[in-house]
Amino acid sequence: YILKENRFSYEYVVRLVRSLQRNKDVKVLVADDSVVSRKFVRSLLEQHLYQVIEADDGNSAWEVLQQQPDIQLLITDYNMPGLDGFGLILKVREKFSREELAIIGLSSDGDESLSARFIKNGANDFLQKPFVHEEFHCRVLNTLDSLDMIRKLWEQANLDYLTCVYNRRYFFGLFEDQLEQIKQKQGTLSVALLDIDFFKKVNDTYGHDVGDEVLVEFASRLQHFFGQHFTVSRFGGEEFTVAFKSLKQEKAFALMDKFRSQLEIQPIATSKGDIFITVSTGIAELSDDSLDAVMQRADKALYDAKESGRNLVCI
Ligand code: GH3
Ligand code: MG
Ligand code: MG
Ligand code: MG
Repeated sequence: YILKENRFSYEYVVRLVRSLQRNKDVKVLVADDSVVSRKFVRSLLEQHLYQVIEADDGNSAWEVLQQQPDIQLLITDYNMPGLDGFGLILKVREKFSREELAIIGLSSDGDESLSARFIKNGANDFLQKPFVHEEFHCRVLNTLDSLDMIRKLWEQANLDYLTCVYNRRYFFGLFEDQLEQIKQKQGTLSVALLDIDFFKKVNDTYGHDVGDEVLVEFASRLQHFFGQHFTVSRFGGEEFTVAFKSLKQEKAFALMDKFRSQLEIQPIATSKGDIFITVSTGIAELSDDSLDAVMQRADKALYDAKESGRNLVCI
């Protein structure tokens, strides 16, 4: 198939082959009221192994997107009954950012201002119908490659490289906008600062690699225990945070103490055998101050936990 497309560079072939491996997991929604046009776009997408979902107007496309938020690309026609292409993408962009969902507009309307209007309304790209097959493939490839790149950059900026939980930057960024809202709405926020006890001894006894294994498993347990409702981050080294939005510190304490007591009795399996670890935790709550102030109080509580013998949670 690739050889049939006769104008290509080596770089394009590499990108295309790489995309063919990924595309089977990429869902594309095609919104068009014309059956012929929809089937045609579907056949082109299927040549490149994408999973295709069809919608015959703007409203049904919107419904599909609600039900399947893992759709990565929306290809939408302009003229459709009910909700047209512009209406659809305006609505879509209120909920899905460019990092989550890419949009390509299509139209057979001769109006030359359409492409700019599509892009200004939130589309990533636009194609005039009828189009050449190769152009369609190139545009889709460019759009999805950009989406991949944005996601990779986002992950590199916000996730911890070793443990894959959120990093410190994400943790502080999370509440930059939300802190004022939480205060205005008289909401609450509690933060736990965890520090593994005598972690240096793990490194000294078993080696740094095993220390890393322990950190990975510890983070995974934290994520498993808290991650569904709360935000787990690696603060640095062997220190982690859990942000409990809308939770008073007494509630956070109860959850954290349960985690602490489970950790104590469930050894961590490593390449050098099972290792028992414990953790000390300080918890603090937002009052009329800053996240830095909350962290200082959590740090003070953590210090108390260490001073009082470790393997403790303190407020
Ligand atoms: P305490 O109970 O007082 O917290 O004692 P501790 O030994 O845990 O505390 P300390 O701060 O003295 O040591 C932390 C150690 O964590 C030292 C450092 O080498 C290790 N560490 C930090 N980051 C990493 C990492 O990414 N991997 C590994 N393997 N070790 C790390
Ligand atoms: Mg139409
Ligand atoms: Mg420490
Ligand atoms: Mg420590």
